Amino acid sequence: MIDLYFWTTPNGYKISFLLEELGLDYEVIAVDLGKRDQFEPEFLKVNPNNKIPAILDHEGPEGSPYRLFESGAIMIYLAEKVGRLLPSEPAKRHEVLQWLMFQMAGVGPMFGQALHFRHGAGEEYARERYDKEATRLFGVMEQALEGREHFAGAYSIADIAIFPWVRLARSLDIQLDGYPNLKGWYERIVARPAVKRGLAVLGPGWEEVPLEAKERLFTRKEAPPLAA
Ligand SMILES: N[C@@H](CCC(=O)N[C@@H](CS)C(=O)NCC(=O)O)C(=O)O
Repeated sequence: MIDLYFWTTPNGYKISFLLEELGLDYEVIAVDLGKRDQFEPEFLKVNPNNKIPAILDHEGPEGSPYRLFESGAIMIYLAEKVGRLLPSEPAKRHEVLQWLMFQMAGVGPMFGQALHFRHGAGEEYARERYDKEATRLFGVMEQALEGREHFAGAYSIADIAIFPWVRLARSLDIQLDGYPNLKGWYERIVARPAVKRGLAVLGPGWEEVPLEAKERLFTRKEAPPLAA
């Protein structure tokens, strides 16, 4: 059994999709970001960086309980645990990791900032900067999918990591119609039963999170100190 510390955000969905794809047993522990649950001492023991997702695998390496945070690390761990969605053959494996890192270092942080400055108290300069970068990344993804079904050979953790961010295109005022390769990829993934189940976790999706909760998240100014 795996405890999944989760909220209905792109980084959270990456792990609910993957757990569903891998058919692993898991229990969801809601960390309501709108209520600032991520700063609760109990959660800081799981992730001192006060962010979801995190996991506790009750049967980790050598059968002992094992905690992990950072969605990319969690994805590699879970894929290796089951031996699926991350090839073992070096050339294929590193290509998957390349696109996973592209999501972790590019798509996630840049789209996150673009959304922040769009929906929070944004300065025009910052808004333009991150909008431009998000649009550029859409172009990179469109090109990468030219003549291919997935980002790195077969369906993998790279596709799962990128998908919930592309799902936010509309919130970024980006029309998928302008990116036919990416749109086809998106439609194939959204139709997967495991993805549908992963999206149903905790009911309403990101778009339906009450506005008040969203505002609290986007306008947060102070943060409590880290747990000792
Ligand atoms: N690099 C981290 C990013 C995680 C992250 O940014 N989580 C957001 C939700 S998508 C969060 O928990 N934010 C709460 C906060 O920063 O207080 C990962 O990939 O796990």
